[in-house]
Amino acid sequence: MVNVIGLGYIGLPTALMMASHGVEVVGTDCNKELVATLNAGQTTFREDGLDELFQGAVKAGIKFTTEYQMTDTYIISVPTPYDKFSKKVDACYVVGAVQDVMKVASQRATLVIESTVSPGTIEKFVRPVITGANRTDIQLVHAPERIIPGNMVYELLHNNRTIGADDKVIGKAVAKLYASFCQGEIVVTDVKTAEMTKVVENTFRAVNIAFANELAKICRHDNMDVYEIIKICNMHPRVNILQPGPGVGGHCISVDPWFLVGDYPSLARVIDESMKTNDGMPDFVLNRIYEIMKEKSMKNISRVGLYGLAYKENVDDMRESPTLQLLESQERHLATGLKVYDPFIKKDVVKNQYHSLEKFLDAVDMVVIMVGHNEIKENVEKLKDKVILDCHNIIRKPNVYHI
Ligand code: SAJ
Repeated sequence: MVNVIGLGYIGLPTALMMASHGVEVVGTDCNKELVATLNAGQTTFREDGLDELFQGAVKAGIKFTTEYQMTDTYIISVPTPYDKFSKKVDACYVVGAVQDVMKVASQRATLVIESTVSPGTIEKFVRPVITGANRTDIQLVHAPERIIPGNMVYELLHNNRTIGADDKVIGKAVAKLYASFCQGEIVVTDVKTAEMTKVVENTFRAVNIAFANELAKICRHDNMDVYEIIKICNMHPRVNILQPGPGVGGHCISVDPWFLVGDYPSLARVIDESMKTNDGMPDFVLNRIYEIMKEKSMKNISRVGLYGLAYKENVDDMRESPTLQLLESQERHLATGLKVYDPFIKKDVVKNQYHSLEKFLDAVDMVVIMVGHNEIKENVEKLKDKVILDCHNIIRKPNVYHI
């Protein structure tokens, strides 16, 4: 039986996928409310195909509990935030989960860490817990996840995976467990290599997004069309530039690269600058709003509305969202009043939040497209009387502003 610890954005789909493919699974989470919701037959976030996967897993017998199980295989998928001052990974949740597992794990149990950690974290923080508990029989494995929110179910089935293990035989056994559902190639390597590959993949994307954001700033400065330029450049066989945007959110691309800056401050220079560039984008958008208001002789910021609160299109995840960053920045400057709307965010989370597109549009003269949800793409017509700042290049019309 596999005990999946942590039933969030990664742990839940992984547990459901295994259960749906014939593996006996118990999911454990310390959040009682979350476990109660799952036991009541509901998923805890929105993702294409997740509800169907959930139904299949329930039929196959998956269980959800707050208790750690006595078994031979654990998958730990708890959050790994970074310390905002040192930039280093904060392994407290992983360490806490491993401590609890040590109390119940069977002899020679396999402990798979799925959470993203910086290279050396498992050696530095996890192994001492195991040796400290006199459990050197435990087999340590790192199996970082690569699925992208918005396409999780497909990617869980099809992505290639990396398994890092002390012992190749154990690594191959864990690869076989994941192969119960994963149709991609599964590479077995050592723990530190697996840790590094995961962080490097997200860093690669962060640096490339920063490059696109920097191009947007250069082009804005001299009134060039960054989207046209990127489009033409990408016709070159060896150029593939990403898209500029209002900032980088989510719990991965905006977090993981900081681990390398924290651990290698004098070496990770490009990464450090890239992260600062991305983190500066919400402020850049705020300045654009003020510039456009001036140009349009708009005086009242409360007639400006931000479309989108999620960190990216068609998801309901707001972690590190550029819109939240922009609102925080506005509050720091003691200016408030921006209106906000997101079709995926049903609860009230910020001031001046709307829950209907029509009411939101009635309340504003200027719309800032912070997130390119399908809803806004399908309702562009409804913006025809508004001043528009489109941060995602959805509307290509001469009177529409871009970043
Ligand atoms: N973004 C841009 N421009 C782009 C692409 C993205 O500004 O051209 C922004 C998005 O709007 C968003 C942020 O970047 O705010 C991150 O979104 P994303 O879609 O690039 O990635 P995530 O964070 O949803 O998922 C990433 C993925 N990593 C890579 O593609 C290397 C995913 O495969 C990982 O599993 C996930 O991080 C994770 O959990 O680590």
